[in-house]
Amino acid sequence: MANIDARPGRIRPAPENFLTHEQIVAVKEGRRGFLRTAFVAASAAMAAPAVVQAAVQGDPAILELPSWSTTLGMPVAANPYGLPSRYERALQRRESPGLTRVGGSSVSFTPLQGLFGIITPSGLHFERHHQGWHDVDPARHRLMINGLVKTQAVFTMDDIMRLPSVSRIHFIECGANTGMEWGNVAVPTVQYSHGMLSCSEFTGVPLKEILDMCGADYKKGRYVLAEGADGSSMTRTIPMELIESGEVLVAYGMNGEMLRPENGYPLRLVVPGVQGVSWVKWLRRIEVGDQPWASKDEAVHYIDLMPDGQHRQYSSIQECKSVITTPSGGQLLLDKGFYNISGLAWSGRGKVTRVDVSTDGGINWRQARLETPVLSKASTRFNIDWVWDGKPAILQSRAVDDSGYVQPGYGQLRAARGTRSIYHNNAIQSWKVVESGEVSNVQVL
Ligand SMILES: Nc1nc2c(c(=O)[nH]1)N[C@H]1C(S)=C(S)[C@@H](COP(=O)(O)O)O[C@H]1N2
Ligand SMILES: [Mo]
Repeated sequence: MANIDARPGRIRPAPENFLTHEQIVAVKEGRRGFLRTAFVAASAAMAAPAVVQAAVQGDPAILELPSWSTTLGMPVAANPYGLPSRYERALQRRESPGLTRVGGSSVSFTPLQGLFGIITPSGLHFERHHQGWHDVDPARHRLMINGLVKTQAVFTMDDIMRLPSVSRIHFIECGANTGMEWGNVAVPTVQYSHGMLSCSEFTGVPLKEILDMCGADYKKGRYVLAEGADGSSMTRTIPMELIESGEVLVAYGMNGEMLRPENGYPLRLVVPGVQGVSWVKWLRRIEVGDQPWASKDEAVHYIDLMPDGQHRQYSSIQECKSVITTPSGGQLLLDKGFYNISGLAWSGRGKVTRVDVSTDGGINWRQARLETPVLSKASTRFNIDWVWDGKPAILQSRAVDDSGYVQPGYGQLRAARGTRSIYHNNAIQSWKVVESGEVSNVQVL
């Protein structure tokens, strides 16, 4: 727990974590079903511990009439743009201290431990900027199409938003997600180990439609270059097959509204299944060409150092991966008894077909329930029942996708890829539970 204590307040407390030590003792001494006592205690935790004691004995809280039952509430539009409850303030995207020298070239991580279902709330979508973010004026933003096309063109946002649109749910994962864990355990919580993952509904125009309008030469033009309008000169090569599949979108919408500025407002590329760096934000130019560009972000960065010292280039697809989001590192199990183990699984190749969960470090596995919807190249929620007997346990999940690919363990991954890489770590994650109920990050080979 030492490294967790070094980051005070950086873990979203599970509901039970709102309790004081005395309250935990009171709950444990109540000797009732864990779920019931934890729920009552958590809702009473803002009041005095005495109330908790009483609640444990006979639930008198239900007889109280709090102010919200006896007075007029707030008027409509008191929050013209709705905000989360003040009781949920601890749920925030957070920067990893010391990861980079300046915040303009850094990451903020999604708090996966506190989220439900598959959609990431837009305000908690992770951020990765190479040169900071701007709130770009949509009236001044343009998208240029050039290169191997009959008619070069410049589109305004109005031009793009008049075109027929589609909406699709997809995950985006930075290629460097879990990148700090290559050699050894490095971070305490799932927010920092896996929080460069988000999943949203994106709305926009298939890039294929726009290239068709411009008369792209699909015979010679087997690649496109996507360029962003920020100061990072972010340019990435995308193979034309991906665009011809119709999946790549020039997107302006996210979760039913315009993109947030941090996520590329007013226009970004959506490249389902491919690592985040290719999802170029503040998209301002698409060039059609006949070979990969080998730009700085594909020749120097975003390459994989292999065990033989060679670099692997253009390894863009995010392979099948999963993680248990609760219970997870930094959380505390209050008592033995029933828990719902819950997590996310995803694959850049297609749909997740199966997730198995182990509670004994990979000796025995049970098949988890996949919750609907199960979509291609989208996060999939899984759940499985677990009764904790109070003894040490190691929780793991292992996902399989519809290409038949099975998520590897750390031993397998390191045998193929070594330990000095940054990108594309999709190994099985292990969370260790000890008798006190503390959960921490460990690695199992
Ligand atoms: N123009 C531009 N696009 C960019 C970046 C950037 O710095 N500038 N960062 C990339 C990287 S590395 C990732 S992981 C994703 C992150 O998208 P998000 O900030 O919406 O989560 O955007 C990509 N697109
Ligand atoms: Mo990234």
